[in-house]
Amino acid sequence: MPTEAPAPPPLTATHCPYCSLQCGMGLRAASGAPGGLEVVPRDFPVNRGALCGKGSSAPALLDPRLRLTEPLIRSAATGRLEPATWDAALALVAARLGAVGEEHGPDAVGVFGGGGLTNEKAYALGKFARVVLKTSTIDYNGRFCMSSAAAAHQRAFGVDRGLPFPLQDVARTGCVILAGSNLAETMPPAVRHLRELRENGGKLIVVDPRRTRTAEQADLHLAPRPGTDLALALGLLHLVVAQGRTDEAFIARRTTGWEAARTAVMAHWPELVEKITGVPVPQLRAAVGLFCDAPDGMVLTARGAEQHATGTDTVGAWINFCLATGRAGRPLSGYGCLTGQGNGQGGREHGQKADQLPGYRKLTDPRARAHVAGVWGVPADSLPGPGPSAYELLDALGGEVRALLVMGSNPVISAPRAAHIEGRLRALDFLAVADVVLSETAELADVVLPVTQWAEETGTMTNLEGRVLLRRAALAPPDGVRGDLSVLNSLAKLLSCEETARKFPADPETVFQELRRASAGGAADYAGISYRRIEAEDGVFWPCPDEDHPGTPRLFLERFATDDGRARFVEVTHRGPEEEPDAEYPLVLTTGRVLAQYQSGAQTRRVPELDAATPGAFVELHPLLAGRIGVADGDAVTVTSRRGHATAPARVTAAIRSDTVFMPFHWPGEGRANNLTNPALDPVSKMPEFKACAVRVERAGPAA
Ligand SMILES: Nc1nc2c(c(=O)[nH]1)N[C@H]1C(S)=C(S)[C@@H](COP(=O)(O)OP(=O)(O)OC[C@H]3O[C@@H](n4cnc5c(=O)[nH]c(N)nc54)[C@H](O)[C@@H]3O)O[C@H]1N2
Ligand SMILES: Nc1nc2c(c(=O)[nH]1)N[C@H]1C(S)=C(S)[C@@H](COP(=O)(O)OP(=O)(O)OC[C@H]3O[C@@H](n4cnc5c(=O)[nH]c(N)nc54)[C@H](O)[C@@H]3O)O[C@H]1N2
Ligand code: SF4
Ligand SMILES: [Mo]
Repeated sequence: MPTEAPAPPPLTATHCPYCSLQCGMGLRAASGAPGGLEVVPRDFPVNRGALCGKGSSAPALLDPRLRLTEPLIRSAATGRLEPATWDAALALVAARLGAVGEEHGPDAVGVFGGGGLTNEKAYALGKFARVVLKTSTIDYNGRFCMSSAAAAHQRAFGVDRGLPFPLQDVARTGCVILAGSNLAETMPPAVRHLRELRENGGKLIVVDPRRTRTAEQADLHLAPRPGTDLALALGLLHLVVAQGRTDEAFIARRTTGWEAARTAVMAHWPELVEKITGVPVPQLRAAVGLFCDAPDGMVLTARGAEQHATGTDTVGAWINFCLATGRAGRPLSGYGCLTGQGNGQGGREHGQKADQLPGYRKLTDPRARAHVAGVWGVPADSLPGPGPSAYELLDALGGEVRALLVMGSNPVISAPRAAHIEGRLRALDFLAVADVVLSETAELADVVLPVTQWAEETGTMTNLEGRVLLRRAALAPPDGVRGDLSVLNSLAKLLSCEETARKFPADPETVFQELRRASAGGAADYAGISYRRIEAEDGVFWPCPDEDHPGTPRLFLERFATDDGRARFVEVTHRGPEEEPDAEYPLVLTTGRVLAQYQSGAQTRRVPELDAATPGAFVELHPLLAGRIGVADGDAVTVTSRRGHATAPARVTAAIRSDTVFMPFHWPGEGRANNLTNPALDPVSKMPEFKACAVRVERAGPAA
């Protein structure tokens, strides 16, 4: 008789811990595999089974040897972080946060969150700040990410959702302009949608000062000087107008404000735009031709176009371009932002942002305050007002802000002008960090709280499409770690009382049920979304106001989310980056990412195969520049800006403009790119200018 094969271990359908694509994957217990889990491909619409190396190696970091498994307290005797019990660590955090609040007022206690936190955590963290700490001082790393696109979305469309359509739509449109995205390295499985676009006859235009792996796939690559996308977008719209290719019927029926926007565009004639951007006029004309000849089209921006002190206006100009050509509010057309972090979208909807309450409500709106206070069971007038933005908050550490709780960010590496911010963190009276690893920020803490990770806990994430997803726990956490929700529950009890602690349940589904009620009626309405539905439907797109509502994969097809239902043109004109090159600092530095490392690198630098793939920082520079300064490939070079310097090996490549150098920002120490970056802020979004500052580059070491 044939014997039955033993049943395979159960498969948990879940999602990657890293970027906003939130690729679907399956996890199965496998003894001997890194982290004890095998990653199995799973058919999910954004990635259709494909994963990048970060996703496929993600279980490695579950290994207790690579992460924190006990709380740490800085010893008064040795000055070092020493192992401690959870009771002692939590008691100390509560006592110090409480004492600073008593002595200096509630706003002296700050909270810094992250766009990698689940919706449940982001919601609980925002509520904890307002209800328990009663502080207005809360913001998060998403401010450094897509805040300019978010602000421009709100301004033009009345709502902010990264993509107003599912990612698969990209493959069926006629032309895509990808401005400042290197998705072949930052969201590799998404490349298949671009490949299909081109197989279907659609065109791809990539705007990037570097000829990236993404740009290599384009029909047309425009390589502007960093920080000049605003002029570029206005220049393209100028040509659209000059060639009579505006969609007047669409403009009349679906928009307001065109006259003023059109007048502003007229000053941006092609030759001037060539002079500002360095993009030759024939290429500008070619781009307009490709875009307008196609029956439909999309503009997608990412951090290259957005991380500037002009980011909000730059995105506004791209939106104007879409509206004027009628490429918005119709199937297979529109503007979208490729949100970055795993929960970059959900993380900005549920209240860890300085000015915000859950459901993407405004903290200054009396009706929003009354609604959310009702759900929270507190008086509306007890809720603090809006607080400082991320960089302003970090810059105030050791001054007005004397104690900080960090959950889900590593600003020592990722904040602009990082050496200064590191100094501000050191100047605090008290720093507590909840993290899975001893990040560079955790290394500065007075107390470190070791928390559970993605595969050990359940929670929802909202990906770049506005699709709410469920991550299910696939294995038990190691001894010694606790969930972020449990940490907040304990702190609520210690800082307040048992009754307050009940408002902070550690069970994620209970938190989600409350989040649904808190978001009901808001722009990002999750009221109709449940764990059960998410699992049955491959995710649910918000807004989804009730359980019978199908969710909203495509926004704006009938109306925009403004009061009158029309999209608003914005009147924008070109401004350059805050710092222009000069005799002392003749080059432009831009920064970004490599395939194998994620963000501050706190997680991926600890995964052996990723660390081996790209072990350290480098400086990309053009052969002409290298020749001029006498540098060969691999030589150490020092990059200096008005804020500091960084040293790393040169990578000499013709794939970058000769007036520009590029550094990825994933590493600490000498190669920390953020030693150099300019914290000039966008006036609307408060986004720092990560993508353009003036520098000089020299051979490192003693002069020959
Ligand atoms: N491998 C990897 N993937 C990631 C991440 C990661 O850290 N590593 N992080 C995730 C997150 S949070 C984010 S936000 C996304 C970011 O995803 P992307 O925005 O794709 O990443 P970046 O490398 O920051 O920037 C993209 C490109 O912008 C270009 N650029 C620089 N300056 C300018 C400019 O002035 N104009 C234009 N048009 N382009 C410019 C750079 O040359 C770079 O190729 O990636 C997500 N995915
Ligand atoms: N120069 C330059 N600087 C940049 C950028 C750039 O392009 N150029 N990009 C900016 C952008 S877009 C971003 S998004 C930021 C990101 O910058 P960071 O906020 O520093 O990003 P991460 O490295 O993802 O930090 C997340 C931290 O939280 C931990 N963590 C992960 N999951 C959890 C969890 O569930 N709970 C808790 N408590 N901790 C967790 C991780 O181990 C890690 O230490 O960097 C910004 N900085
Ligand atoms: S593309 Fe993003 S979500 Fe997909 S596997 Fe890679 S890091 Fe994970
Ligand atoms: Mo990001």
